[in-house]
Amino acid sequence: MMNPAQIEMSNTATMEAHRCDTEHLGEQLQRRGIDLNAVVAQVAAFEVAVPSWALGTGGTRFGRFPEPGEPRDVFEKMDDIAVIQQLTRATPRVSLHLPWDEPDDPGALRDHATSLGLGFDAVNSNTFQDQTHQVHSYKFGSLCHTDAAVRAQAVAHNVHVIEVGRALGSEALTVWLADGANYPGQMHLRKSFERTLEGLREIYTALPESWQLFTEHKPFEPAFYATVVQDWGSSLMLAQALGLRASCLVDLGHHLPDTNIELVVARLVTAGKLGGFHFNDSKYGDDDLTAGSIKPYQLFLVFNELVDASEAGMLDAAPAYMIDQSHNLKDPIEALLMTVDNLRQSYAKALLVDRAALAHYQDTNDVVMAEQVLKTAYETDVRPLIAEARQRCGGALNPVAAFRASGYRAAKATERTGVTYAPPQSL
Ligand SMILES: [Mn+2]
Repeated sequence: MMNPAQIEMSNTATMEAHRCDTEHLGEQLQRRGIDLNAVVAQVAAFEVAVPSWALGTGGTRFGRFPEPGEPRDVFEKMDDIAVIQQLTRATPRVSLHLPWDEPDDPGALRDHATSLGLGFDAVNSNTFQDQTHQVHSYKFGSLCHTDAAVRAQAVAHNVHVIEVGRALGSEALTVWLADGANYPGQMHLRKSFERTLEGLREIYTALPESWQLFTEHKPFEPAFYATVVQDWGSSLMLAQALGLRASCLVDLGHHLPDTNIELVVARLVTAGKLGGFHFNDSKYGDDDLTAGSIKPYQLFLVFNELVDASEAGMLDAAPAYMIDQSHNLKDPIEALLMTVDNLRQSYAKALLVDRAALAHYQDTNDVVMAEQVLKTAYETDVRPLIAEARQRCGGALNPVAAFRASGYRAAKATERTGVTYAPPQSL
């Protein structure tokens, strides 16, 4: 982990400028009837899980360009996540992927995490790749497969993931299915969905009482003609059929360009089935870029729906927030620091929306003023507020600057020698 003195030193360097900026923002907000400290407290309470697969350099089928100092195993990934937590105070949990980051000894991994102040969020199963020890192939699907033996193997893997998750202290399972077809006629569209539901029912039965199960939709890739859980409607059907502890995960990158994702969020809220998020951003497909890097206004509008739903008492439990990104070019730690910052900024801006005014303008069909209410919130520079939230919890005013000044990566480059692990592509 980083030496806390390094964070303090970095904070001291910019403290005076930060104080001025925060004071100025506080005055601005006061004129709008908003108490800065109340928003800081809400932002400070925002947490998001870091995925175990995001700490190594990502790649595409064209290649991978790893940098020195990346983690070699799941224990070293935990160390990196602990640094992100030190700097942001927003990432106390890890979302583990099996088998990519399967620990030989879950108890030892849990102890290591605990020693770093970390816990475990949803565990992720993988039935979209064949593993060496595997008897049956997932080439033509897993839970949707025509062969009952393949389906049984996929169910057994998910049950195993639940067992590992229990040992780690996790309380949710995310099932993302790559099942689908590349050509018309290849797969019976209705029956493949029904078989998938049947398999999910078996997995749901194995779920401990306190656990949640998340289904995740995706319109294409790796299947290019039809995916079994193509859209939020299919995901909702599965979650509704399974029961109370099943809900839908919205991966921001799992939508066709121009899809109105905030509307998807609103519908899932109404259905009482919004389970959580996989945050990332995309220009074209499942690009897995830094959340808020391409379409920051969309990210704000998503959080706007969440804040609206929360204030209306429509969310029984806080949705599970997770990051799902692939860092092909950026230093993964720096990319994740940026991500957490972008998420908190979007959340803070959503908290600044004057909801009474918005409701009034909506009721009176004043299109211009309604949009302006959103724009006023969105265009507020909330960066001092985010920095203040971090600082109050012991984090860094400027996480990326503090991280760079610490020399952490360079130190790891000399320490982490030898074989680099084979990184996965992203979920
Ligand atoms: Mn995902």
